[in-house]
Amino acid sequence: MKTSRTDREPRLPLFGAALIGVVALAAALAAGHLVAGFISANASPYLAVGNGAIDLTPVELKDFAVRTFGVYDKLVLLGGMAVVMVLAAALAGIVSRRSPVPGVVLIAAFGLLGGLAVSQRPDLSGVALLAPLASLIAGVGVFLWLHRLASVKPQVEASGAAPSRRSVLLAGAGAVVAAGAAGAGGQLLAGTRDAESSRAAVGRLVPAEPAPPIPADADFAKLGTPTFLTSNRDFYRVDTALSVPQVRAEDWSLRLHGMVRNEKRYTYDDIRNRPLIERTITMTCVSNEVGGTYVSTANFIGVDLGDLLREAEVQPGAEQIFSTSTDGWTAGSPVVAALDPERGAMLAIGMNGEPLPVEHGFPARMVIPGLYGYVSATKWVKDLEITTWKARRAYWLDRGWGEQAPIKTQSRIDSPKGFETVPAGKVRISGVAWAQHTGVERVEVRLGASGSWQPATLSREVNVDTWRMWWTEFDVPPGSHQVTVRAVDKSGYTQTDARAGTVPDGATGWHVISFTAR
Ligand SMILES: Nc1nc2c(c(=O)[nH]1)N[C@H]1C(S)=C(S)[C@@H](COP(=O)(O)O)O[C@H]1N2
Ligand SMILES: [Mo]
Repeated sequence: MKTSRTDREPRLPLFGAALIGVVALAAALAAGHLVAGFISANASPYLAVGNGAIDLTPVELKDFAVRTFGVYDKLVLLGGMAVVMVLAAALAGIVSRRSPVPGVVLIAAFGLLGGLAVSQRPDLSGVALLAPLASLIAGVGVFLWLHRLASVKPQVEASGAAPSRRSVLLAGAGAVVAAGAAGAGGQLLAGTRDAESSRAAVGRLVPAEPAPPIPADADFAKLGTPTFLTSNRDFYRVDTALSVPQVRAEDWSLRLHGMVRNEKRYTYDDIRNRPLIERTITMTCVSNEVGGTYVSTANFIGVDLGDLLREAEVQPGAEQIFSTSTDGWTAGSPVVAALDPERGAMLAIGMNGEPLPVEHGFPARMVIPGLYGYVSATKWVKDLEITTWKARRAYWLDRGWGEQAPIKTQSRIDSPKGFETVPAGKVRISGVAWAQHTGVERVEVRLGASGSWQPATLSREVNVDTWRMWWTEFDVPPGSHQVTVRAVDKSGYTQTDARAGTVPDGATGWHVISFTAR
């Protein structure tokens, strides 16, 4: 029995075989990352597969991920992918204990998947395929090499003419170190080509027409509300980009075309050298749950979007501004909203005095007051096509979201926090309400499920496109309590208590929190 076995190809030990698969995977990912560093971070097969997964994910799952993991949803995705890949690579090794063929086939399939994902990206050219190709070559190469070293027949090894188990381990370790260096190199290279240096070179943006200063009584931050303006660092962020698009101002331009008499193309300097305006606007995401945090306010600096459309001379019958970002995301906004001088739609290049942060759309984005971000706020925008609703369908429309999405009147309790314990007696309740482009008229608060509604004190209104802070006080005996808020807007509409989810056009319902008085 024993002799017949040594005649055949020996079987690699289970753990060693799995390890060979994993080392080959590391080599593949690192090689892809290094080559991507020369082209674009998004060419990295790992990121491309992740981005592809995001685009293919059903809405319900995406919604669940955002709800459950918040801003960490993408980290969870990348982590989950890593676990699956390591397991698959170990499996590729294990099924190849005798012959390397099954493992090579599996690794090659991985490589092709990476290639497919990269080829689907609208922001990458054909050159980007070099990154998954490098992955494929490195993965298969390292796998075959380590497999050969490890499967040398025992009797040959005994003669001392062939590598020992030690040298296989050394080779594996060498491959891991090389992979680490290559991966880090790719990361460094991508860093030097990124947008941050270009952004730094722009410097501060000074509007010719600054927004009116924010009065001191525009918020009750000392009573637990948010500050009126959200710092760029704290501004909520929502997008489908796994790695933030890196667009340098000098490489950027915006094409305005479609149903217009004069097609236009603007460079960054074209926009920057126009008289810049500044507007204070509260943005909100349609994915914001009742009580959620996807709402923030900034001073946006840029030009009026309607002015650009008027220069291009929009033709009759045009309905939709179909905007596209450098990473291929699209949004559809009503032409009438952009043309309405009262609306204040913008092509923004700055935020709170600075050029747009890279993750908020540098070099340029759209902002239209009163509309949820997915139909109005394209970041890294590079193309505006004037068209009809029928001719073009934007990214989220095919994923269950509505075509028209004005922001719904909402209010939120910020203090006390849910389940907080506070001293019994006078308890101050405070928070924020918004009804962009209509204005908040009144905020009412009640203690208990059937208490009477009590009007809250409102902060000074900055403009109808921004949020308003509120506070009030109740005499609260010891025990557990719940408190509810609702807003009334300037159209006379009282925020409905009917609970609706975020899909298809924004959540409704009253924000209720529980707290304990002691
Ligand atoms: N390119 C691009 N622009 C985008 C998105 C996106 O996924 N990609 N998301 C939109 C959505 S849903 C919202 S709510 C706003 C959020 O902008 P912020 O991240 O600056 O807050 O950006 C919009 N612009
Ligand atoms: Mo959004």
